[in-house]
Amino acid sequence: MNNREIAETFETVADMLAIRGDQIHRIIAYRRAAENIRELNRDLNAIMAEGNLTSIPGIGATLAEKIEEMLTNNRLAFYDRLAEQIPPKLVEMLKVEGLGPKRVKQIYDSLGITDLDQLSKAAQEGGLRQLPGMGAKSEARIIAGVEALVRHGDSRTPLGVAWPVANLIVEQLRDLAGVERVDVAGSLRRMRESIGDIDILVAADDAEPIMEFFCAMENVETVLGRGPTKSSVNLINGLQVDLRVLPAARWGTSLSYFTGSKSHNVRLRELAIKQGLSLNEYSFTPQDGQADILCATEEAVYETLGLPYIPPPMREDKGEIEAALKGELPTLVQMEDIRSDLHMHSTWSDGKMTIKEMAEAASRRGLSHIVIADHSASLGIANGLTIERLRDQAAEIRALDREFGPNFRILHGTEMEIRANGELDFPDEILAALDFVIASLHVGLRQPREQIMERLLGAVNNPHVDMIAHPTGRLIPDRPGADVEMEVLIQRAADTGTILEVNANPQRLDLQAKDVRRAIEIGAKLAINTDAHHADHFQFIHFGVATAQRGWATAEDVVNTWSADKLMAFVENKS
Ligand code: DGT
Ligand code: CA
Ligand code: CA
Ligand code: ZN
Repeated sequence: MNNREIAETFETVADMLAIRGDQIHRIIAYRRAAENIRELNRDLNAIMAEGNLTSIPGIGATLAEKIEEMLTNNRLAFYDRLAEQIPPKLVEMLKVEGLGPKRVKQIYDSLGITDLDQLSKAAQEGGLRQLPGMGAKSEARIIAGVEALVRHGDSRTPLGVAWPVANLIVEQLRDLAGVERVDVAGSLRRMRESIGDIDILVAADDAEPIMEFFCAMENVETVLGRGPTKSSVNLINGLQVDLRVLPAARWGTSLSYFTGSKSHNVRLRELAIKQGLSLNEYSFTPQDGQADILCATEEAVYETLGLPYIPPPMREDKGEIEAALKGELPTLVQMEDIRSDLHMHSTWSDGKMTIKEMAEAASRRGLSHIVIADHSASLGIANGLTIERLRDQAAEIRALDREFGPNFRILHGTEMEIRANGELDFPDEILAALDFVIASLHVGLRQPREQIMERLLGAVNNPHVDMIAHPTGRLIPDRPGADVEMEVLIQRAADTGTILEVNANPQRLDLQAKDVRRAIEIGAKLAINTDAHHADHFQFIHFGVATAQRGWATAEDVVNTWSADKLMAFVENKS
């Protein structure tokens, strides 16, 4: 176990003791120990080797013994015994606003509830009010508390925040002498929409100067641990970064291990065992005593297992191993496949750049066509276009399109409001004159499911509506989005030939990966768009591509890989 895991264990023990009703000073001792271990700037192993564990503030003989036990056995017998009385999951309940240890104990003792799911279910069914001191009001508070916790209670960081931070570090490390390779690993390499901590791997023979640099970076707040091959820091923005340095000859095994996911790794190890190999972060070890097999590339790792290379966004043990074994892995859509961006704004509504500036930037990025899709009138807050202004805009776009010549096309679209009452902002004859019609929800997102679905399906069923943008309207991490019955929306979109957007803005990522996967299974077409309000936003496209990849999308599933002619033919066919 490492410093963090030991600190976490002590923290959990403190919470479990609190729930059990132990003396407060004992609870505080474990909390303080956890805190001091978090603040350590050295690896506990090294301190133990020197026999100095009790020199750590707050660590006496008893706790030192427990640390030693965890470092050597990877477990704590005291924790295991405690867990028999107090299920560790109960600790999660303490994070619910308004729930203290006494209440959690009472709920567990009298109702046998051990986790948040059961808790919120019991509260919804009115099962908590029977307890002394509880009522309908406290149930409602608990329901709201669990919801808030699920939404943003765990301290995960949105992908869009973690990504630039990690890349800045990667670039700096790349410039250091002796560095052969640098890559992010973990959930960030898999491009999950939220990140627990940033994992970075470096291949180099001499780790020391790299650790030195890493721990002294100017955005480091605390060094959580510094060892010969691994260091962890907390950045001033609260993000934790784990850095591991390893020899290039082991790059493949380590990158594969630390990219995860944990459940994907478990499957890889099972496959290895079937071949008489044990697999860890360093190498394959033949169980018959032969020499270790080192893998310098991930391809070699998968090859050793008899598998084709599995791209990181798919590594979630959601069927990718089975597909790989059968030779049925999809060829995922790639950044290079993307030829267009079908959703962007200009100064005509709430964009920050003119149509010409957006077009120039898009053309420089190598796109072959774009759709200008400014907001429609009822979104007054975004300076939405009236029919009159839409007509004026058409003239400007036609002129600019000629100016840019045949190799770059500017198509005229709209991002039309689906009003709260389900009406569309523009009449059909206006829509018919546009190249590409996007419909989307920005208001009334909290309506009940039936109303939301009526509005969405109304738009999908309109033969002029070509795409639904950011279908749920969620904003990460705070706005959960409308209560969309995704299965029905996807089915109707597939039936009518209405494109569903994967909005690439990292605050949206909407559709999300699981819905992308379902859309592809059902046969709906997808578009990956940036919804750019400034040319700087074009770079968001890779978040959208990654989300599509996490949903197993191929180039053929994504209309942005098509030529403008193919796209126009597709949308004209809609009826
Ligand atoms: P996160 O940080 O919560 O967003 O998720 P990850 O996937 O980045 O997880 P993290 O940072 O705890 O560990 C990075 C990778 O290292 C993880 O994806 C797989 C590997 N790993 C870490 N601990 C274990 C473990 O106990 N077992 C296995 N099989 N793999 C592990
Ligand atoms: Ca991580
Ligand atoms: Ca980590
Ligand atoms: Zn938009």
